[in-house]
Amino acid sequence: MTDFQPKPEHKFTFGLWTVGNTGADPFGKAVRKALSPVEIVHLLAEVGAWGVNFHDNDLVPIDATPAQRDQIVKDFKQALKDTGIVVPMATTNLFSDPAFRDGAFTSNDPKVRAYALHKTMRAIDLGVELGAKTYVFWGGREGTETDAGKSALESGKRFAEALNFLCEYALDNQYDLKFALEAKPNEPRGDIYLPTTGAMLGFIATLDHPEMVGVNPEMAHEHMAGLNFMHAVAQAWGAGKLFHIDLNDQNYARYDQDLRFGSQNPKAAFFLVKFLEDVGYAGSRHFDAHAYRTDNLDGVKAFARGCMRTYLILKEKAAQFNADPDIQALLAQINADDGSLVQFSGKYSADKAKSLKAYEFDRVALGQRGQPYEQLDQLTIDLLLGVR
Ligand code: GCO
Ligand code: MN
Ligand code: MN
Repeated sequence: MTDFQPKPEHKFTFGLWTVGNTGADPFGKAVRKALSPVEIVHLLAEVGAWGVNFHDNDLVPIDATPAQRDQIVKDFKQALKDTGIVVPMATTNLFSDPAFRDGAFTSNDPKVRAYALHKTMRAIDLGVELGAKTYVFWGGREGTETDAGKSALESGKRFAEALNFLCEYALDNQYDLKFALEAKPNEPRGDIYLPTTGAMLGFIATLDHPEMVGVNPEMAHEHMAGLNFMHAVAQAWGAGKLFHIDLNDQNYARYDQDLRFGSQNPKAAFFLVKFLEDVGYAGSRHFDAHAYRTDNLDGVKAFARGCMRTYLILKEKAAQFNADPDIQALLAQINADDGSLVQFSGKYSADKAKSLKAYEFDRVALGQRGQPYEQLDQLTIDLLLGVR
C-alpha cells in the first residue's frame, strides 16, 4: 500500500488550459478568476505534478508585442526554475481565432493555410525554447458542418502537406522533437477529419516522415465516438506510435465533458492504467480535463490531485490483479496451450499450409469449450470495489 502521492517519476502533467479553465461554457461565463501562467505553475507544484504543457496562446496572448512576449517567457522560465516543473509538450492554438473558422491546415483559404504554418513554426520555436520534446496537433477546426463546400480528399492532402512541411522545419532546425496527432470525432466542428486514433495511424503511414509522427489519443474523444479507448491505445502502442496520452473521463455519446480521470468509468480507466503500466509506457500521463464549473480554486486543486490519486490507486490495483493467485489461475486456464498444434503456428511455409489444410479438427469439441470470463470479471469488480 502506498500513500498515492504523485512523484516526478510518475510523469503527471497538466495543460495551462486545464487547471486554468475558468468554467466558461457556451451557456455561461467564467465562474473562476483567470490564473496567470506563473500562478498555474505554482499551483501544479503545490499539488505535486511533474510538468506543464501549453498552447502558444495559453502562454503568450495572440496579440502580444515582442517585448511583452519576452517578459512573459522570462517570468514563466523563472517559475519553472523556482518550482522544478518541466515542459514536456507544447502545441498550437489553431482553433480560437476567427481566422480559423473553417480550419487551419485544411482551410479552403490558402492565406489561412499559410498563416497556420507561420503560427505553428513560431509556436514550435517557443515550445522547443521551453524544453518540449513532443509537439501535439489537435485539429479542432479541421472539419465541416456541411460537405457541400469542402473536399474531404483535398483536406486530407492539405493536412499531410502541412505536416510534411513542419517535419522538414523541425529537421532543418535540428529540433529534438516528435509530433503527436490527436483525433476527436466532433466538437467544435460537426465532423472533424481523421476522427479516431485508428484513422490517425493510417494517415501517419502516408506522410514523408512517418518515423517522426505518432499519436496523442484522448480517452474522452474515443468515448465520444463510442469506442474502447484502451483498444485504441494498444493499437498505437503496438505500432510504436504512442508518443503522448490525454487522460480524462467522459460519458459515452455526449458532448466533450473533460471530467476528472477515472471519475465516470473507473473500470475503463483501470484497464487503461493496467495496460500502460504492464507494457512500460514511459511518456507523460497528461490530464486534459478540468474541474466542474460548480467549483472554486479549492475544487481545481481537488480535481488535479484527484486525477493523479486515481491513476496511482488504479496502478496499485493493476499490480494486485497481476499478483492475485485466483485471477492468475483463471488467466492460465483461459490461455492454456497443450502444445499439440504448435507445428501450425508462426510463419507461413508451403509445407505448413499443406499439412494444416489436411489436418482433421474436432470442430464440435472446439465449440464446447467455454471461458470463465464471468468469474474473472467478478474478481476484477471485487478488486476494484475494494473487497478483495
Ligand atoms: C479538446 C482537446 C484539446 C487538445 C489540446 C492540445 O477537446 O479541446 O482535447 O484540449 O488536447 O488542444 O492539443
Ligand atoms: Mn478533448
Ligand atoms: Mn486533448
